[in-house]
Amino acid sequence: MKKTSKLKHLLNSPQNPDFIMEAHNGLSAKVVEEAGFKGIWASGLSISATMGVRDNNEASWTQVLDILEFMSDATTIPILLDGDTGYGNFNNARRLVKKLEQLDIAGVCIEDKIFPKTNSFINGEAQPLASIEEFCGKIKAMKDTQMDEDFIVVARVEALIAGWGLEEALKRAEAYRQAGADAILIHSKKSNFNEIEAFMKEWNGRHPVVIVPTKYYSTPKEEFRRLGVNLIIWANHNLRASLSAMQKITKQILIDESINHVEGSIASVEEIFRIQNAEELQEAEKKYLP
Ligand code: SPV
Ligand code: MG
Repeated sequence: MKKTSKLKHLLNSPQNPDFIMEAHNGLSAKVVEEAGFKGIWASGLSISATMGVRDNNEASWTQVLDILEFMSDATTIPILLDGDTGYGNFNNARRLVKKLEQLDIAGVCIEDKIFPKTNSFINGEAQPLASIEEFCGKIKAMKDTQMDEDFIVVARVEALIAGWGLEEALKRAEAYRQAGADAILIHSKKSNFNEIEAFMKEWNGRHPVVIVPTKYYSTPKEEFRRLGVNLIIWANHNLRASLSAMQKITKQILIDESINHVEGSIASVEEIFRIQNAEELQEAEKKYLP
């Protein structure tokens, strides 16, 4: 099955929501696939952080594409790109779709904010939203551009993040559905599920819904299923896991002036060779080198 069709299937599987997991480079993408996840969230926050910059479009969109190319080559499960605002207006967004299809990326999520964006958890109320008309034109341009009919465009509603309320969120979600989006991502920064629950009840299964429970992580999966959520994104946990691990080990090596105490608790060099598939090259060398 094509990666696009796999993602479409994940979004449209009723009754039981699936999970996709964040990755930010070729290695973390491989880790996500090996663990058994059915899809990858190419997080804007995580990719920018690993580049040492902020989640404010400081990395250019082609620099993001370079990372995505490695992620896509390294895996067989679908990748949903966090495409921020589409990196400009409708024209930039439709060119993005063209390039993503060339890289075998299964879909892209765009959010109804203004380029350059800011992460939703930084002063969300201060963030301007795009006009509904402008954002609908962007969705239409993206859907008109895709060559593969299964390529996915997810429209992310930031109205709750910006404090514009449930009515506005529903109005926007309905407009984006009618503009041709394949799914709605409704985002919330609340530490409980109430806001999303209210949205889901009013939405009433009109179209697939994606959520990102970074802040309301203690909500059990059963709640998401009960309310008809289709896809759940664990958005930044490989980035956070690796940052914690790197900080701890680096500090310990500095203090110890030795690697003696860390050797047993980190991945072996052999494990790195395995995940790189070094063995395949050794076999190929036997076959092709004189
Ligand atoms: C990301 O992972 O970059 C996201 C999700 O967009 S959030 O950080 O929650 O905005
Ligand atoms: Mg993001």
